[in-house]
Amino acid sequence: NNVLSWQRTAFHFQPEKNWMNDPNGPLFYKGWYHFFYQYNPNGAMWGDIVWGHAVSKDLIHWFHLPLAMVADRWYDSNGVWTGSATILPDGQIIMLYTGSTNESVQVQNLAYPKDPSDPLLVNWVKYEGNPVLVPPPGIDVKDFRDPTTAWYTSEGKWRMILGSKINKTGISLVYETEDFKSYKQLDKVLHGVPNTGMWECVDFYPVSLTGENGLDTSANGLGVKHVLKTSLDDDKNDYYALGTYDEKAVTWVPDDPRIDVGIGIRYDYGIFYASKTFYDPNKKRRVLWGWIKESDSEAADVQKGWASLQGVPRTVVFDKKTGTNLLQWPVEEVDSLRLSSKEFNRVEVTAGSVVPLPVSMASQLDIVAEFELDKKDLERAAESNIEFSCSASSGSAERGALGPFGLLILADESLMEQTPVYFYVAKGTNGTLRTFFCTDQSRSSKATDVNKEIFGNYVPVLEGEKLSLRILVDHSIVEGFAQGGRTCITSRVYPTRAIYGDARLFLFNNATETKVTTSLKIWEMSSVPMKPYMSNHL
Ligand code: DQQ
Repeated sequence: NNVLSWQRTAFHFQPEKNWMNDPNGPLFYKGWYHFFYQYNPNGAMWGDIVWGHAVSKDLIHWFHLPLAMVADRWYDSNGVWTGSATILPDGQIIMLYTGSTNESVQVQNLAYPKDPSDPLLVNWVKYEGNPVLVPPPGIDVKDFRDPTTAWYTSEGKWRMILGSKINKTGISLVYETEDFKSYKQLDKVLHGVPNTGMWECVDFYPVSLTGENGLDTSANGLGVKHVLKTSLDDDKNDYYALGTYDEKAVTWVPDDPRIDVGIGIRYDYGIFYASKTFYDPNKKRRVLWGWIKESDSEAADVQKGWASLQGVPRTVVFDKKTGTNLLQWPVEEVDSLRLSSKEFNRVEVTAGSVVPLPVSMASQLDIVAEFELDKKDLERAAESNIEFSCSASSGSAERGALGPFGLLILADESLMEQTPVYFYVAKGTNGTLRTFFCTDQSRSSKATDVNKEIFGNYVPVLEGEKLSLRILVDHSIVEGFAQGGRTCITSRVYPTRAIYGDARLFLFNNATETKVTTSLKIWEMSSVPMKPYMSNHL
């Protein structure tokens, strides 16, 4: 057994070995969730990309299937790259993906299941007329990739976008089709933003302004807003914005141009890239998958024989309370992994103190916590830097009047290693409070070849709301969701001491002028066995 094997997760999606990146073509079919992913069958670094495939009944327990598509044609011999699924009204599955050709030109290809009666969709056929799309004039042959799920227009055609750039402006090209074999490029781009660079893995979907459920990708009309998401190749982060889609004009206009896509809100302020949503008709929800890469060295990846995880799938809905953002939350099936729990009620954590929380398996946890600051402390507290930024700060060691306070995740007994996940409240001259949500990786590991950034951003907190937090801990990944999922932070951490039974959990309050009252519920999480597919599981 590898010395680094403790970094494997207990309940996150990962293949048995080798490199994985983007989620591809997620869909629900005949009772099964399908997950495809960018995969290198030959090693723990990017290259030789093909499509891995797994199926699940609950998005948690996966059966690993044979590769769905390999690089066996001139139009994808340099890589079977990212793509998306569209399910037609009659149940037919259309898979569109980018192929990198034998000459490294990016083209779009069509594939479909060989046997639609097979719920596992084991075998895939590539259309004989591939490629169905080649880079149009004016677009660089290496800037033309990652088709989205298509949506239906009122005129009975399908539309799809894909990412590109012109000079430094990131854009999404729009195509219309009736049969997914021949396409017409529409004159206009759906949207573009100067200085954002190449748009990878664009995603486009409606959210309901009033309902609780997710919407099918083709839903449109009153009570609907559209989310546009892009993965920025230049800074390797996923940005989204809410806006209005005009079918006739073929445009999408952001609600607030100051937080347009690519320059405003991120799905996650830690590590989270090349994400993709799908509509799950089974539970009437929209589910988001995101690739969580390693932040250790390539040498370490090669040594352990694998690289990357997928984040826990998240449901996404419009935040009706703020009206300015989405809410992301681990799919409810995650709750089924909860084992024994411990509750701590109204624990008072005084300024400058650390309180141990006795849990026996602190490397596999689901934590729900609520924090209250004293009203009087808030009023009395000294003014502070309301323009605070997690990433520019010196992390959880930087003391302010009203923060930081939160939890020390994956800490060892001596606190030599610790990953603080915390709030920092800042108070402006007119008494305005602004809350930040951060994760500090600077002391996560004694190892020197790992990322030690401090992550985080502003989190909207409305009048009368307590500060709330959910954290999933799984050996080498920590996923934090603040205020019901308004701001999220995922980090990969590589402790050398705080592993398995030696990992501990603490509450901390490093503010100078406030006491924090905290209530928590903490579950130890069970491990999901890694399974190849066997027919007796059907
Ligand atoms: N990964 C794929 C591309 C995509 C990129 C290649 C994003 O299709 O643009 O592995 O991570």
